[in-house]
Amino acid sequence: MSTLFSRLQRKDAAHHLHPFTDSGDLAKRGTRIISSADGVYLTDGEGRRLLDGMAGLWCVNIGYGRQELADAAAKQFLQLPYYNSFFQCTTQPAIELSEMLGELAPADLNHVFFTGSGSEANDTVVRIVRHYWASLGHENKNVIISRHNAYHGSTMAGASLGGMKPMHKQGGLPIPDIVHIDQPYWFGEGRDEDPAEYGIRIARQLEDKINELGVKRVAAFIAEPVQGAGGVIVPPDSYWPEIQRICDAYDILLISDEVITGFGRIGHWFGADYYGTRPDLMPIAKGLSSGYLPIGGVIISDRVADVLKEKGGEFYHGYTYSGHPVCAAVALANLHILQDENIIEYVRNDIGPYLQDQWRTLGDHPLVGEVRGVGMLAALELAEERNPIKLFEDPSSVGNLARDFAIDNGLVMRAVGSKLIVSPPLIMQKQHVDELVQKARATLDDVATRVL
Ligand code: PXG
Repeated sequence: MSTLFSRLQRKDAAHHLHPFTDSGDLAKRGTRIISSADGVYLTDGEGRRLLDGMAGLWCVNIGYGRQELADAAAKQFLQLPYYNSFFQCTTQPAIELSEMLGELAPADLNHVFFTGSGSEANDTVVRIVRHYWASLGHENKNVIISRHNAYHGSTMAGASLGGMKPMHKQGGLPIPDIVHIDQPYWFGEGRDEDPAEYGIRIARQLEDKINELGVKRVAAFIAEPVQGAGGVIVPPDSYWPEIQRICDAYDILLISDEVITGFGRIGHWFGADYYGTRPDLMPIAKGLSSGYLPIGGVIISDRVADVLKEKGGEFYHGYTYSGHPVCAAVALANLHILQDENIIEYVRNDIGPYLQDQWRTLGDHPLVGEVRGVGMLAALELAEERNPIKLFEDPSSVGNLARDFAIDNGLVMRAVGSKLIVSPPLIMQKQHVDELVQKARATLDDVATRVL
């Protein structure tokens, strides 16, 4: 007799196309159905308990099962489940959330444009940046410089800003006037160089690109403070100060994509706080609601907002769900938990350093070429040989093997090529970190029996 679980798997294979998935392959293997979650643990359709090393998809910052968010949603559903922010209207939760974000964001970032996701936030960024310069009379100042192997979302503009070649191939991307320079990936692309010198050299590609195109054409530079989906790529310390210097010197807008690094992930409210940068725009999503409901936005500086207000006229852009009241109410409840329970400080001073210390103990494993991370983001680079480093010829197959062994060991961990990644809920306690690292080590041992 077929179980509910296997019936659901068959229906999924018949009707549901999944994101970033080879659907033909998945239909043969059967999807993993997650049925419930609590704190830092998931339960799958077969009743197995898994430690969630990825906080869902880098988003469940406060962990699963918080009553306060359910209550906030229920209350708002009954009072006003929907109204929009178009046509001179809005709702109380959207107003309060914009005020709170303005207070939490650095310096003069005091304004918010709401979206339904991080991808929509980055589409909004492209629209705002170009509209800003055009409003100042610089119609041709519309090139946005990004980086290879960046991830900024999956919509046409998001994927164009991103630097993922396989994404560009599907759909004729990037759209015009988006160009890419190298990422600051020391282990992968610069490990023969001194890291500090490498960081400066790669940052100066921005300066070279501005000079090549002419500053009259260049509107902005966009980057994730720490690349997430690209493989938890932590730039050398020299990188961000040099980028900031160049943006200042040429007066181009700096966009800090905080979709992953926002809301405590690296021990500050935003990655820009950690690196001391002064962005003009910050796309946000994920941790804004801890993933409980879809909501994103762009936090905007006074400098940009003032021009939009004084010179921009009507901005022909917006989404049905911009500032959705239930999503905004849930985001507010989430931000209050992060604030009231001192979760940002806990990541900065306590659990973040603990994760980094414990994670680094994996560096002695014969399969590990590099260990890195910051706050509650961490990665391992798998290598076939360690001294000198020899990488695997087929990185994805060894990465996927590790991901599957991790599940067998009761741990959700993400593989990007042969990089293994964790981005756990920020509320993990030390015993959860110990369990995570022990399960990651067991996984490395399992992989070693196959590939070494
Ligand atoms: N910017 C960054 C930095 C992101 O990481 C987005 C924008 C887009 O957000 P939305 O909400 O539209 O997905 C992201 C999303 C992965 C993975 O496999 C990462 C993301 C999304 C899906 C998968 O690592 N990041």
